[in-house]
Amino acid sequence: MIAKSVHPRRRVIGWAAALGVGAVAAASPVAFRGEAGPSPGPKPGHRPVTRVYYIAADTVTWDYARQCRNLVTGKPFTAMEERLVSQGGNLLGSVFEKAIYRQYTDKTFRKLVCRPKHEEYMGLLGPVIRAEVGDTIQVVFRNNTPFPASIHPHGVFYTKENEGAPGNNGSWGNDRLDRPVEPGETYVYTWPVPERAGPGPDDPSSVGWLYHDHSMDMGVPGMHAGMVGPIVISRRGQARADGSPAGVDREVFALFNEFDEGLSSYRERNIERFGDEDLDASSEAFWSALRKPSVNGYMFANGPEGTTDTHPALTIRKGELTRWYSLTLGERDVHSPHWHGNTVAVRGHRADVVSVLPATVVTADMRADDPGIWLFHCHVDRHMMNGMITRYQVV
Ligand SMILES: [Cu+2]
Repeated sequence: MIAKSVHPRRRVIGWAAALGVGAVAAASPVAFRGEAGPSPGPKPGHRPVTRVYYIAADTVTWDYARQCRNLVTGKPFTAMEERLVSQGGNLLGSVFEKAIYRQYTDKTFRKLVCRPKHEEYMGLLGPVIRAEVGDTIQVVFRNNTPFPASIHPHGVFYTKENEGAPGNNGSWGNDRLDRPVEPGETYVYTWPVPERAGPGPDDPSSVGWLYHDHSMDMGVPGMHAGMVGPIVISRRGQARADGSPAGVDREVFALFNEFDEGLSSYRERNIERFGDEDLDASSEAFWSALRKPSVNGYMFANGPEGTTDTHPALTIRKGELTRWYSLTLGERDVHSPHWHGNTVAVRGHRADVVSVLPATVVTADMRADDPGIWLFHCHVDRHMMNGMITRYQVV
């Protein structure tokens, strides 16, 4: 059974370690039935499980433009683009300290779960947290950053102490159920996955949600620092053993987000580390260049190591069912991801552009029929021109 920790409201790491991945949950979920759409009913014999994730918020040195050139044009950056990526004078450049969520193998948080080559395009996105309706998600969260941090999930069920967000609920001091996780601390979040966290009648077999830092009431420093990741919930009876939706050949995650390094919790550290001595922080140019419109933290189709003019970070296969999850955090803008070359279906409607509002996830299915290297970019002019543009390849 589950052992209680010293502090009744702050469960320690042994709590989750005792459970282990795949532990059978006690709850008996309501079975999916009778919903419209192409989906069959629940698989007989599906047994809900508790899925445990070991996730840390880690400080990393992130480069928005690792290839140091515009891979869309195949040319060096223009003067206008240079303003956003080069360093010197009043510009900090393309490299920043950020905080991202990373997955570890166990409670010791010594060994990272290696992201396979074909998922490296995900950049600074946190690991995909997966479950099937009826399961329970547990996240053992270690805050390795120098600032308070949390994980706030969307969609799933949580009590106040598992919300990962503060709020004026009358509690205070050490009794607060909702204080953030302090630097060096570990905390266990438990999120049951009821029917309403899964796909609705018109959704495909899985639905995407966000998780992100919400350590302040309404502040955004942690989100601009980079703490964000996706949750995917598959319909009951339609998931593989790892929780991913059966029948979907490939899932792709694209975070269209303008990170504002001027609002990041690492702002002062970055000014200290990357700024010139005579930097003028009162200039408008300084602040505007700190806004980084990007896809998965990459600008101008840059990507992980190995990305080149003729080799985009992301490759999918013709004829396969590719499920795209387009997401953004809450900030001032809306985004309109546009796929060149192929179209998608969103809840039964055809499109090649989707609308992504702050803190939403749009799930779109593509069966690519047109091979080649294609643009995938936000259609809001300012975002596209300033770096929110990438490519995908269909082979
Ligand atoms: Cu945009």
